[in-house]
Amino acid sequence: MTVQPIILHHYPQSPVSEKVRVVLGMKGLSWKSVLIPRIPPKPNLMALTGGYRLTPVMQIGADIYCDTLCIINELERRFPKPSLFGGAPLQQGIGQWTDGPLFKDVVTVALVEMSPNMPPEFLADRGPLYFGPDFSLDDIKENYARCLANVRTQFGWIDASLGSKDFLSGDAAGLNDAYVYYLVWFLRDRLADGDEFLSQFPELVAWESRIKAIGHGQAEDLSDLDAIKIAKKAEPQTPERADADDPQGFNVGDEITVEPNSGGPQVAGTLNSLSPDGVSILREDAQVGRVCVHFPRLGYRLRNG
Ligand SMILES: N[C@@H](CCC(=O)N[C@@H](CS)C(=O)NCC(=O)O)C(=O)O
Repeated sequence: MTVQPIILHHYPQSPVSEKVRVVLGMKGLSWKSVLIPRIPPKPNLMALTGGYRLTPVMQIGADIYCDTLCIINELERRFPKPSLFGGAPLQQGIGQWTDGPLFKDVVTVALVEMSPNMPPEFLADRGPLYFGPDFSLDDIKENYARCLANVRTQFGWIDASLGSKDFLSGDAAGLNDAYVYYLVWFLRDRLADGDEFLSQFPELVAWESRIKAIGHGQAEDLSDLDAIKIAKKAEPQTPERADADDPQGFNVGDEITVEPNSGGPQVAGTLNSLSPDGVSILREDAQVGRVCVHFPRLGYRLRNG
């Protein structure tokens, strides 16, 4: 059987992708890098995902993984060594904090900082995506100082948690480090006085260099069209899995749609596997053939299609 490469669809400036690139580095993996547009349209990505538009997306053959929660769980399942999940499962809660309230504070600061040089179409896309349909730049400008103060409080927690430890996850880098690092990376890059702001957190800055030194594994470029050819030639490898205790009563074979809670195009397909952590659906597409698209359960809405 062909060994399918890990393919990451992403763009270099994407902080959420940096979370996955760092995980690929921590696991020492080789992977293919497909660069996608920063704003829609993204037709060659959507052909694979069925409409999911966020970044990054991971592809392994004809299995397509949406959202970093799902991507990182799958990387850990397929490549368990070194494990990044050494701690208690509750460390997933760290990701809910960093992707939730901390992300919101950081993205507010970042968008305001970037706004003088931001192309209008980028702001028109990202504003409503992160702040809802009533987004206005003036509103987030008003929140800038409060959000920066929030970041200072929360980065202070990280700094104090590191103390004399090398990594948030203990002796070796792990999930907690990936969950937190990408936002430090994001802020350092987007904040005009990033170096000065971060210098308040000496342990965090030393840790940041340690994570950076781990790198991203070995990446090789791949075109989006070649990624599509790989999907078309492959068959999904995900077995059917039912969940008799599913609180929403979904069953394998149901026609359903899946979409992020935050909104976004619904992806339609036939339910293939379900668990408390994830859902996958099968779909057919003329360009990519039969693919299995995977999502986390948390943060996504399932409906009968
Ligand atoms: N919950 C998602 C969030 C992904 C996300 O918001 N990614 C940003 C990029 S850093 C995005 O999709 N921006 C819009 C885009 O790339 O079109 C995940 O963890 O993967």
